[in-house]
Amino acid sequence: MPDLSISSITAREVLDCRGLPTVQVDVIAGGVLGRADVPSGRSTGSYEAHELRDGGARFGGFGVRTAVANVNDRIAPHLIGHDVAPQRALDAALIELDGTDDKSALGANAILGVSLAAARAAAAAHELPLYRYLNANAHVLPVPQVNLINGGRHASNDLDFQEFIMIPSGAESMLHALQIATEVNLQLGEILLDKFGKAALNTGDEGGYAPPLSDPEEALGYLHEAVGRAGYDDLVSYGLDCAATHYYDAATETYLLAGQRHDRAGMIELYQRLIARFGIVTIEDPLHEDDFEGFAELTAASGIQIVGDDLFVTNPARLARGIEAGAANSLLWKVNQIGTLSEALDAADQAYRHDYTVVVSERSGETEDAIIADLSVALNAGQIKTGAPVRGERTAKYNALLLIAEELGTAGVYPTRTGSPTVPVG
Ligand code: 2PG
Ligand code: MG
Repeated sequence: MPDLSISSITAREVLDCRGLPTVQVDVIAGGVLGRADVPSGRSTGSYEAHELRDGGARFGGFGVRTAVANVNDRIAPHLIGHDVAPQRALDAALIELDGTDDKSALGANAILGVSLAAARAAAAAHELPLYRYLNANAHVLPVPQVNLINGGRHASNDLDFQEFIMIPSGAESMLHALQIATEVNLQLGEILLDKFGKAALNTGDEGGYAPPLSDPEEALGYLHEAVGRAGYDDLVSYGLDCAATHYYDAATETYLLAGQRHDRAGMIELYQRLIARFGIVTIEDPLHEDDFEGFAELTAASGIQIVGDDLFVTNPARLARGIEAGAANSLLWKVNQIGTLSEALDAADQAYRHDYTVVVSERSGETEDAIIADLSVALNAGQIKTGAPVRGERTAKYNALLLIAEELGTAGVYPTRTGSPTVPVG
């Protein structure tokens, strides 16, 4: 057994892909370093754990000096001398030290940085890749949900749906999946250029195009056309992240979509039409974050994968409520929504036990840290959402997956249409 005792914990501010500060933590245990960066969302759910920001003028209020100080001055003295593993014990100590339900005393960003860096240090002390340290049976590479058109809070256009996704579910390998995604993206660029001119090639927060459109059906049409032109109709299916909380008006209980108001029934009707027309196989957050009943209705009526993001916020208690109600059949899995690795792993276990799929996800505010690549393989989730394969903070994850695929060799499985019960296919 390697020496796992923590000798130092240090945090600092670094910048995320939006140029905003985030927390980076170093944990040294048994003489080896584990380092992790904390990601940050923009279309966040109200029930997420609390991300501590400094406010004031510095960095436009987005500074994380207080969270950094909480790691250096409060968490470090408390944990130095403790073992970095088991992860559950370490995370329990962090949760207890914080003492609040939403991790607002120390900040979920402070806590998560320590939790993830500790996992990395423990894996390094065991001389194992993180995915292997977390799961001796890790072997499934994730099919990417590739977000090629951005809208909602991720783009400065009039599309209300946040993400228009193509899924290379029929690819033969991770690299083949990325080849397909890139060839489709090149075609999409040509189509948008022809149609709208150069300005349509500006991109949103996750690297997908942000064309000047408001009609979601039109956006799906261009994506579909691009797939056809690239010659991949047989290997690709489609998905959406509607992030509907962000265009829901609670006062009138309606959704304001492309200038028109729809009630829940109207939205469900619209989704059913889009599913039938485009062969959509997965929809995330089709309704607002408190509408468990509406999620249940659409899940039963559509028969496709319905994913809860703002609905569940990777929180075992909210997921339990969803399972009880039959709301959604898939968990979007983001570690920073709950704030410790152990709690997020618990949410994934609970999802699997109830036949919910798990989609491991990035945040719109990412760094070069590719930890979710390891975590997606550790969970054998079979699905990942990490943006368009065009910018460093997104390609970092894809490239890490290519390396993992190489490491796994013939033991690795890229799920295909015939091979996986965990991936939705058209
Ligand atoms: C989402 C995410 C990531 P954000 O809604 O699924 O794509 O966006 O990180 O802004 O919440
Ligand atoms: Mg989402």
